[in-house]
Amino acid sequence: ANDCQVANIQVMQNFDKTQYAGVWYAVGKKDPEGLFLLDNIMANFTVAENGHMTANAMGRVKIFNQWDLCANMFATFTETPEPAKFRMKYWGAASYLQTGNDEHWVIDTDYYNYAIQYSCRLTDADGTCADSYSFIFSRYPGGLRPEDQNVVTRKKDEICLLGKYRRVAHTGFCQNSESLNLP
Ligand code: AZE
Repeated sequence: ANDCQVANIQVMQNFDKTQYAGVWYAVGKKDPEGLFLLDNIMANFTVAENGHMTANAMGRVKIFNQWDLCANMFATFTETPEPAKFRMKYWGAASYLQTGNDEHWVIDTDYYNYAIQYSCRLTDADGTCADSYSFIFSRYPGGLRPEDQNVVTRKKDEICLLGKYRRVAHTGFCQNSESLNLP
């Protein structure tokens, strides 16, 4: 049975960040509390020669309740004893964007098609997660291949987020971005 304890969540075994590098499109997401990326979310992970992983990410956000813009974000990753569990420090290209320090766990990936990312921001007193976000990443903006859907559904269930995801649209909003799009 699934006890939904954050400490018992299984992550990708023998995770290889070099193969994880490159562009991922978010095709599904489960939101945390508060402001979050809305849609047109993509991330580009890079592994430097010294092994350090960094990422650029983009996505549409609404700030001050009315400004619709493409957030240009950066992140650096700190490794932990578990290769698929990182700490992610992130910030925006502009000061009105979000900064933070989140967990970045890779739950599962085949490196070529799909990846499931998970972050618990707040663990409850009972050991379950009180505030989490998660992305379903695909190497293709159009979505997952049908043959990857079953494993992704199984993993969503394992991390206790089945039924909590929403599809992430890719409309080209961030295509020629750092642009501010006024209402
Ligand atoms: C992630 C991929 C790796 C790099 C980064 C990611 C997360 C970014 C955010 C950004 C939020 C911005 C907001 C701005 C107003 C996991 C997609 C940086 C959570 C809410």
